[in-house]
Amino acid sequence: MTKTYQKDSIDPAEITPKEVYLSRRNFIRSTGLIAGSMVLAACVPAMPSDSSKPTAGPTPTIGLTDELGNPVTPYDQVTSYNNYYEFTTDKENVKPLAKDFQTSPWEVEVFGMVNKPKKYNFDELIKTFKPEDRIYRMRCVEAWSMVIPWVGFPISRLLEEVAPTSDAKFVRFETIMRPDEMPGLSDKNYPWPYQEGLRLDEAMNDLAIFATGLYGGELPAQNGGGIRVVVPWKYGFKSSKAIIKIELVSERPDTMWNTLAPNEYGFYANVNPNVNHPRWFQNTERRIGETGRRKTLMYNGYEDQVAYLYDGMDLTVSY
Ligand SMILES: Nc1nc2c(c(=O)[nH]1)N[C@H]1C(S)=C(S)[C@@H](COP(=O)(O)O)O[C@H]1N2
Ligand SMILES: [Mo]
Repeated sequence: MTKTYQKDSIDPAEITPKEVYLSRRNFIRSTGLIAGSMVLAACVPAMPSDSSKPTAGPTPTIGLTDELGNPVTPYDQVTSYNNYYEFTTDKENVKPLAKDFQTSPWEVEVFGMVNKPKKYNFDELIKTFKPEDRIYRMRCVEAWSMVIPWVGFPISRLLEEVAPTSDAKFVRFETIMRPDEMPGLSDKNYPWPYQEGLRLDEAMNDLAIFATGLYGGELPAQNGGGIRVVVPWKYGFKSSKAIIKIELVSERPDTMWNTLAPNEYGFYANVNPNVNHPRWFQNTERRIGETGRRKTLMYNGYEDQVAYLYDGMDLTVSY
């Protein structure tokens, strides 16, 4: 029988190769040791998500899956295989290079076409917007993917508080630049700073979040701490790390990847198995921690929640 990995048909036990399953068990055992006194949760992250003082480090993951039944990617892989060009283009080297990057204190400025511009520090964000647990698939345009248990809050919550004016049509996100701490910034081939953007109605969709943590703990520097964007139905590059500016604008903002190579990186960049990237087929993906490939799902499996945003758009050209 062919396995399709379609909605409701996934039995993690069936699709997880034994070695991976065993190493996951080892992972659980070792984090159980590290976590020490932490509560062992059966199917939810072990930490109350509204805590203002997140504990560092992983929490146990027994049985933790996304809504399609995909097991979460082990903590050590989520935090040691990263795209973060401000540090390096070498995914396995981001973590060591980011180890001294200061994620605290952190401040984010919200400005532009808003009635109530405001600067928030990290603690204010947590207190005001009450992060919750969200397990999302993350699909990189390079055709690999992970399942990550984020802690975060909907972007819409923040936008409602700053009250965009009627002229605001897009949101622009800008990543911090600290050349002393981020060696990749010396590569002048890239049009720094890393910038990304969303249409305002996309940003208002409940799936779009600012992540403030993962695995019930803090957000490691290599994953985008202080805070980052997570837009799970789009390719990973839309999910900007370490953002310090949120600007409401009337015109579509320039984004770093789209500026660099518009034929490779669209503004929308919705996950679409039917439209190939010039260098990567997009109909399948490699799930980190698994062998074999999975079928890539339209809108990364979030079609029911987001397809309305693109009614009437030609998805083969507006990638
Ligand atoms: N500032 C910044 N944000 C970024 C990137 C980057 O290089 N710089 N890489 C993007 C890409 S290509 C991906 S796939 C995801 C990876 O997120 P992760 O390392 O937390 O899995 O971050 C995105 N956000
Ligand atoms: Mo990516």
